[in-house]
Amino acid sequence: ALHYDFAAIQNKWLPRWDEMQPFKTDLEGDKRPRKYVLDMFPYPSGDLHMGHAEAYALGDVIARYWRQQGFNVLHPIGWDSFGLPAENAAIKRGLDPRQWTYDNIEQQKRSMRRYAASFDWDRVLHTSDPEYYKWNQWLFLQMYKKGLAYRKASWVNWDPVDQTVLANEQVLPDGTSERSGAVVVKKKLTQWYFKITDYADRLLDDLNQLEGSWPSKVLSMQRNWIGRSIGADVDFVVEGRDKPVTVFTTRPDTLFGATFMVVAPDSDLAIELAAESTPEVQEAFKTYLTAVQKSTETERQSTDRPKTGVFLERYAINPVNGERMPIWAADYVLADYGTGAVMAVPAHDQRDLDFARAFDLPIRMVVDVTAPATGAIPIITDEMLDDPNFGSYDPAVTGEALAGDGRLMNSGPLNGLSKVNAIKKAIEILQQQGAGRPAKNYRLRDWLISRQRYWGTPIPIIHGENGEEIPVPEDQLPVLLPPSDGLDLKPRGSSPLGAAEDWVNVTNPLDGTPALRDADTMDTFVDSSWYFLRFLNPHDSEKAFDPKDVDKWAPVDQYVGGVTHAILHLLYARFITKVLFDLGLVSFTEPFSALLNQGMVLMDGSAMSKSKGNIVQLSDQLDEHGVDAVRLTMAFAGPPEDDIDWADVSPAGSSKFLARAWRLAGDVTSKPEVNWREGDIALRRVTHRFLAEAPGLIEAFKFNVVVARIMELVNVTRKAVDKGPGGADPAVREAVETIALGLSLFAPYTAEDMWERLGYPATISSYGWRGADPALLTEESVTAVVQVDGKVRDRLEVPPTIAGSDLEALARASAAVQRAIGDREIVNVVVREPRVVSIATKP
Ligand code: ANZ
Repeated sequence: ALHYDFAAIQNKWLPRWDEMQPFKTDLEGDKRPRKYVLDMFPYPSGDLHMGHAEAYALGDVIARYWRQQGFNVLHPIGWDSFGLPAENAAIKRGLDPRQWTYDNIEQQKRSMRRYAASFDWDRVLHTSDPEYYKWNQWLFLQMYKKGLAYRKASWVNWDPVDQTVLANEQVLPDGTSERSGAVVVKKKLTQWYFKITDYADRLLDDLNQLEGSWPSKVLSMQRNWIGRSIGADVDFVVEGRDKPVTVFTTRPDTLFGATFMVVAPDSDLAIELAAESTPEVQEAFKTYLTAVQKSTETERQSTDRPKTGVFLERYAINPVNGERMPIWAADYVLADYGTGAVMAVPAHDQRDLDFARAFDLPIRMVVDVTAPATGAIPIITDEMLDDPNFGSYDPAVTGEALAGDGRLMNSGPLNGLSKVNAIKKAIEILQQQGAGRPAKNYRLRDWLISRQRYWGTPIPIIHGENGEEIPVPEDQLPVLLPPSDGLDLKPRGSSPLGAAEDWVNVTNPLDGTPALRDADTMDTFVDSSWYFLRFLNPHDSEKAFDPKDVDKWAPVDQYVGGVTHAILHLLYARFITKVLFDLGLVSFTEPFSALLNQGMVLMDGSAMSKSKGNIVQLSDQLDEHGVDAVRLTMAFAGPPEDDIDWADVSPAGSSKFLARAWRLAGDVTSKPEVNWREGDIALRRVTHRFLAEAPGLIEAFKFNVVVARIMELVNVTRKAVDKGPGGADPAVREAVETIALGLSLFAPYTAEDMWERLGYPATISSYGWRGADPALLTEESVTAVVQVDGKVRDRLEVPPTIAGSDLEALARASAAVQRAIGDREIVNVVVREPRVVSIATKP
């Protein structure tokens, strides 16, 4: 038998494909229906790894599939090539980040080509090229004009290792930086923001459009991240202060149970309230604030941490009952949520209760949780109250706040109402008094986009002598990133660009006075928030993208990438798309119509990492088993969204299977012109069932099932060659061609080589999928007729192997048959399965 030499096959086809460029997309002339299939673009850190190999194998199945289905497919690739890792690696090795980045890109490009992903290599973009980042600057200026890019001083997340600010999204739940792993601290700095909060409602509501075509997990992560809460703003008059203090609450129904107020110690309000209090309070507050600034947001929100705080010796007046409420500063209230101040209702809110018990503040129940409100189950039932062992449910005694529904008590006009109705009524009362109104709040914060690092897009703003902001005129873009030589890139809290004297010192474009460039660079998530539009015209020097082409091709029909981007990148891309829509530059509001998140590649049950020493090198796998075997293994391992444990799969097995499939091409002795209809019918049936079912399976992302079906077809065909009708039978040719077409989605080298041996010119990727012949699919069912007194009354599709009794039961159950029988009595039933049931009745 011939030897399957995957390396020789790869070496034969790669240069030929390079010459043919089969995946170059003609945006204009090609009139077939369009599909835009996009894989999340890689970050050029080192060579491609196993995770890339999985993502690009799966994305490629989809791109190749649509091409095979007759679509004009756009499947581009680029590099997300700005960012901290390049800079840190460059510092460590004493290189220019530019050089490190572009060297890695070259290496990844070579690996990607060898990996035979079906990319259009004429559309490659790198976000660190001036021809790309010029348009980041242009985008920034459009947003600046609309008031969507602005600068403010605020408490920001500061990474003490990378010495730069981080977006909220870059701080992990344990309070550490997703990049450096350092514990993130708060620092008050003036930074640039994009006003994503203006889009919070649309970002939330439009997720409904994506239901069913995005993973539900991603949808719910985005919903939680945006975190919309509905409630009321309530104004409290504060003694000795002109303006009232407003708090946000989701429970205005509990207003009569509010016994004190708490303000965030790091809010301007707390600082002001303390400053106008006694010297002792000022002292205590200062000490407390210093301590608070050392703790992370997550620590502050943790419920099992002992409550701390300082009484400010100031009082607020409860608008509904005129009671004096002491005002405290405590760190469980966050400065940048709601208004940074809360009305504390200890009986019904756990954090308030913990605080009240720690500092001996009054606790008043205002919801009777033993009285069922309509439709609600009270937390304390009558049975519990009757139980002598039950004891008290008073939060002051138990330490458990009662958050559930019930009927309002101790609340004047609200008494007797359920929670929902009391919320409505309380808002009405507040509105009448002018002391409150309905309000919404979001967990989402504005997107902090400035970074104090070198390797990124310079922010196109100039600061004048009097501190004024002057946007760089658009015709002066790009603001080029100056060379790194001579600059100290080491993180030290301010941008290294500030030291690039020739670059940073400019003249004010308005009046020629001395001015300074903004020395910060943009978060690289800005780069990736619109790159999918740039692929249409990656080298256009006139505009960021061509609305005409974008209208035809975008939104992306299928986006493929890791679930690690479930929040950050996808949220930002959705936001920028909506901004571009509002600017009249695109005609759609969601960038990615469908999303597939592939799982991770693990080793022995855990993620691969240097510290665990369990890294599997992609290049080793490719050398040992071949590109196709690795790609096939990725597709065969299981549903694409599941993780793959490389210890549990068998690229060697995949390679053996590919050899078996490939050898079949050599066993076909008929010519391409042969008439398939003359082939063996049993084999043809198996082939056509596969032809009929594979497309639906691919579209449902059941790649592993398709591979299993190819394996089945290979087995049946092998048997047909060896024991059955033999290699000259036209059905064998038809089956092997079908195997090659199926394999071309997963194992392009092997499929291409089979195609050539079957007598066709390259490339197999330009051949379409074949329709199944319906006549060959009917084996599964036959038509049975049901007669009543000699007249055909119904036809039933039944399996050819159906039992007589089952067929009779189906016939008797038929509505048409029952109508024909009416209330006459059945005297005889003759069943000749699977085709006839004949019923006779008494006239
Ligand atoms: C009174 C109250 C009574 C509350 C009650 C809850 C239960 P979500 O759902 O997350 O939006 N809150 C408001 N601003 C806060 C801040 N800056 N830091 C910490 N907590 C804050 O939560 C809204 C609730 O969280 C608000 O409703 C407020 O407490 C608190 F039985 O007001 B509530």
